[in-house]
Amino acid sequence: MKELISLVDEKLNEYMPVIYPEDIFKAMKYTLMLPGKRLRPIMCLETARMLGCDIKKAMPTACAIEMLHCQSLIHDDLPCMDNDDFRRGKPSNHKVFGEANAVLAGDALLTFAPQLIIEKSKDLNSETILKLVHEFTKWGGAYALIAGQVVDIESEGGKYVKSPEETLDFIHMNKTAALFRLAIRSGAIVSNAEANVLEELDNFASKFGLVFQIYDDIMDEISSFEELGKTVGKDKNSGKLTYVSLYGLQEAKSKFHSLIQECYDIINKYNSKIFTEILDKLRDRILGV
Ligand code: GRG
Repeated sequence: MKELISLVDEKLNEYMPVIYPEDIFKAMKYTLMLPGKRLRPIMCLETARMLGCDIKKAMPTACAIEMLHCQSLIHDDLPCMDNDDFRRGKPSNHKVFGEANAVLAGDALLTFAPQLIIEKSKDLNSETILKLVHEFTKWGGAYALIAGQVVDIESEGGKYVKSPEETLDFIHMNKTAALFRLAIRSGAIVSNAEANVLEELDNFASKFGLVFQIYDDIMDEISSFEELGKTVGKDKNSGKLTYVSLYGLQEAKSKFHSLIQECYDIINKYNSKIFTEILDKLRDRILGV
């Protein structure tokens, strides 16, 4: 896992040279190069590896997905959204570069990412590249990631069109699971996976996305700034709809445990040390809470 993280870090740095006007590239690279967990690129690469593909082929897409994720973090932290002063243990992008540059840095990451897939995926044919860019725009756009964020914002203060349970599922399937689905589906597409394998791994990614969000909600309640690198207890204070606020801590935990077991049941068939390590880390942190 550590080696994969270093490899991704190295590639992210290499793919984005800082040129004139430096301010925008510095702002883009600031959040991008802070120590994130790199879960999405790692899951993309590991999916490719376990399906018998050279991970080099998936590297531009894996890095592009991390850029999209970073864009969403930069914009999420803005005063007009979640208004958070810290991210990945450091001041948020807009705190360092100002709001205008943070908005632009997010926009620039979002547009640079598909450019990277197209320009750097030299080992892939154009049909595969087209599929990857299609997946990228689909999961990153208004039918997934942005939809999740919009409903998340709307739901603050109890404004629901659907029931709270349905609203919560919608938010997390779109705001969180969408990028895990993008990562794993992309790894499978690069590997020319059979349709049934793609479907099974996509199902794993959806479940993982929910598990991860329940984990995130629980951590917001029980963890510290030092561990998370961002402000804790914000969800509660802003009246956000979360697994913990809707179901309570114990019920959120029991949902977490049953869903993570379903994740193990699927991924165990693929014999992946990396996926097992990721699941173990989440499970062990919540155990005993
Ligand atoms: C795509 C134009 C466009 C806009 C994006 C702002 C926004 C719309 C969406 C916000 C999505 C968001 C912040 C979801 C939270 C998901 C989540 C649990 C993030 C934390 O992920 P980690 O823990 O973070 O993997 P690190 O820092 O480790 O990478």
